[in-house]
Amino acid sequence: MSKLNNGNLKIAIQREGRLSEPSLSLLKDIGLDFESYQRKLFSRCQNFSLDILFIRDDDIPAYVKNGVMDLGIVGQNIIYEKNVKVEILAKLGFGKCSLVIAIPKKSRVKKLDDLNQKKIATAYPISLKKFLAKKGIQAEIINLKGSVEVAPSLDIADAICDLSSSGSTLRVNELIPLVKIFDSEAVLIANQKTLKGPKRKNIERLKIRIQGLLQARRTKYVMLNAPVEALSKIKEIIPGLKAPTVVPLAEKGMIAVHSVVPEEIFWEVVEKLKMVGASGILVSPIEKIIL
Ligand code: PRT
Ligand code: ZN
Repeated sequence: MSKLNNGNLKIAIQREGRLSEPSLSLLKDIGLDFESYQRKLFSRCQNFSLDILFIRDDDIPAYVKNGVMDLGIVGQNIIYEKNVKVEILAKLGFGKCSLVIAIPKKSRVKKLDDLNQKKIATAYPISLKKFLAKKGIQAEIINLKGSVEVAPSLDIADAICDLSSSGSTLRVNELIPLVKIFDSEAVLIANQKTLKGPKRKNIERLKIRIQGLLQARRTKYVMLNAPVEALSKIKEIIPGLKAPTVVPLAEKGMIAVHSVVPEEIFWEVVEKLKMVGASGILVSPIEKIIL
């Protein structure tokens, strides 16, 4: 650890697993220059006062909470399960999943109350216990470290409580979700004391870069041609950053409109634009948006 006592900001990310690659991409895409072989324990940024530590995701919340690390990237599920107090600075839009209770297809359990006196296998005992207590259900929690999904077929449990994203693990094991406990995604977390100290400035710089990148990832840049009379309708359709850029074209009565469109309503917007006479619609990704 002595190598890390140099006044640099310290961020912990998952060493090897689902969050490793997207966490590394995020740090690279906000312009940080560092080497990232997986076998290294830590890497120093060449162009920012930042050291990156690669560790198991389960250890990240505690490292950040006790100040060994200033920042971390980890799933919300781990923060809930470890029940530690850290500051969440940003949701990062990857590692999305839900913690669910699932039952075998042929189970007699049909509703939450039917779980009374049943056994539920999980690697998330704290989150499950809290949920069951809130709902007033008395079930036995079987604490497993992995392969939770096979517990019902081995007769170890009547139900499972596990993370699910695509749902295919549940399907393959003939399980169906009964109830969702929470949704989760990767978040940037910070030590609460660090946020009040001298490192705050650099944390703010990183946060602004991350927000700029995330906003850009959620948005497309759209350019189109249209008759000038269509402009007021186009303005209603495109919920642009502020106002769209409007440029007259060489062809009389025609304009070009440039704007940004949120990814999730993109197709809907394009369809409506065509209906009001837009043509030659060009769409491109945006690298960063700084407001
Ligand atoms: O070694 P280390 O402790 O660091 O890694 P790990 O094995 O504990 O974690 P890893 O890499 O499996 O997951 C890291 C994080 O990714 C989790 O803490 C979640 O925040 C997030 N995440 C997102 C998921 C999933 N989606 C996910 N589907 N983590 C695990 N799963 C598992 C789930 O447990 C089940 O076994 O994938 C299976 C279900 O996936 P689907 O797609 O079939 O539904
Ligand atoms: Zn883990």
